[in-house]
Amino acid sequence: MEQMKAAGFPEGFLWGSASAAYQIEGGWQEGGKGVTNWDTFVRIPGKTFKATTGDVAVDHYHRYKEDIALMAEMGLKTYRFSISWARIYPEGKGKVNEEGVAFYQNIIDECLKYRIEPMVTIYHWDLPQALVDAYQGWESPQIIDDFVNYAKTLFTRFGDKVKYWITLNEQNIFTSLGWLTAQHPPGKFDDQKMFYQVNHHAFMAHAKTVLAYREMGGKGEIGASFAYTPSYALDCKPINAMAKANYDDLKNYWWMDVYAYGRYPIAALTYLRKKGFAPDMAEGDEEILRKAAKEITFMGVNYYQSCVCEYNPIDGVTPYGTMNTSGVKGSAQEVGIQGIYKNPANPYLLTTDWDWSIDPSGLWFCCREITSRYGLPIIISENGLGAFDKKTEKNEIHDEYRICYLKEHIKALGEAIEEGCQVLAYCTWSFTDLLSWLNGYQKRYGFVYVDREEEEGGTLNRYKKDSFYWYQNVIRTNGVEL
Ligand code: BGP
Repeated sequence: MEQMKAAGFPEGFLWGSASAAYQIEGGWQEGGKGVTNWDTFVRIPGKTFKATTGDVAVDHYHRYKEDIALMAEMGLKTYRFSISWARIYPEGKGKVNEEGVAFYQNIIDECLKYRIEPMVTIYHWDLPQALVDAYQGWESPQIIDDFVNYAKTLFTRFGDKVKYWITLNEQNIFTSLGWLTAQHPPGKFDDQKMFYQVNHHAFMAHAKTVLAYREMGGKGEIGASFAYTPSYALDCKPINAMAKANYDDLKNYWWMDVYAYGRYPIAALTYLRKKGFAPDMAEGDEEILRKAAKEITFMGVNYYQSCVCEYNPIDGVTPYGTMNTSGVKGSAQEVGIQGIYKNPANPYLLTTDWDWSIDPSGLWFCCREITSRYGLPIIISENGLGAFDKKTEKNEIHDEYRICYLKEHIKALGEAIEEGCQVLAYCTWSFTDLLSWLNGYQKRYGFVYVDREEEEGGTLNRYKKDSFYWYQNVIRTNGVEL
């Protein structure tokens, strides 16, 4: 393989990989865990690809020692994983489930045994069903105190060992899919007003958690992880340049500005007020958001793809075009907001089988934008390629396309670092293969192949892919050999 020299990654750079509880653990009714919104949602016919669930997932609940040993063999410097709220508080609040605490304590200790820095996501979408039943979960401001209570428990129990905390994973995605496109729980369609309200509650939960962490004496790194899809204007036609500005305000800065500045972007807020969709805020909320913004120490970025912006006529496409969840190339439809912007395909970029554009430069743009706009350090908390992998008879997986994808993205990240962006960590998605929320088990992301299909019953054995050995060498050489 051709060896390329990358720009210099700083000493102590955290080469990592990421996962989420629902997508890997399984053991959905074990260890005293409560039922979550996802446990409920996947049982509704038609909601997931071939009705896949995370009931067993890739059985990390029972195989975490094997998985973390593989991470150690690879040389991983950090492992980002999420904690399932319902393992800690089966009812969302009330009595702590000690078995759940012990499970995550074991994971953390296992990481530390191998000098792998644990990076904890407090919330990666699995919400105790009890809180949905009690007050509709994120729809009620009551969730703010329950979330902070849960987070404080994590700080108390794990704060001496965990130095990297991610409050929320992709708030923009779980709320969009939950309240606009009905693809995630609670499966609401086109409820714009509630969408912005739910987001406001999530911002407040994030902000109060950050403040609680500092009040409790937490000195580690804390921030949120945002699904950042940077944009390019279709061309220099002013109306398309404005479409890009509107897209950025509504789809990116709406979240990142609140995390980093504690305020909503003004043009987007004005537009949403006119539409009647702007969130109601309680007295004092803005001050809390501003205070918390001063306490975060990084912007977490999950980067998969970039997009193109073009003016969208008033009778143009809606946000509700079909998403490709089958891996049949070309089945995704164009989306946009009528009268504002739409996202046509980029003719200069290749796409994955799930129609996601492949654009290493986009990662570079993300870093530049965050550095210029917010002056914050960056954690790339997810980046990776979902693909159909094939295991040979010799149990080998030749995923050179994944190596190529990651190599180009790491090169782009190196360029951003060379230009002065402060990047603390790079986590690939994912370490082992795992459940893709809407795309089943056939969309694989891992360095480690897991023998299972949509149906239960595979051996769940682990096999190292070619990319495993490749990333091992990237880490060993601190990104010098790609
Ligand atoms: C992010 C999520 C992850 C993961 C990833 C890949 O949005 O944070 O949980 O699923 O995307 O997405 P997908 O599984 O849809 O391919």
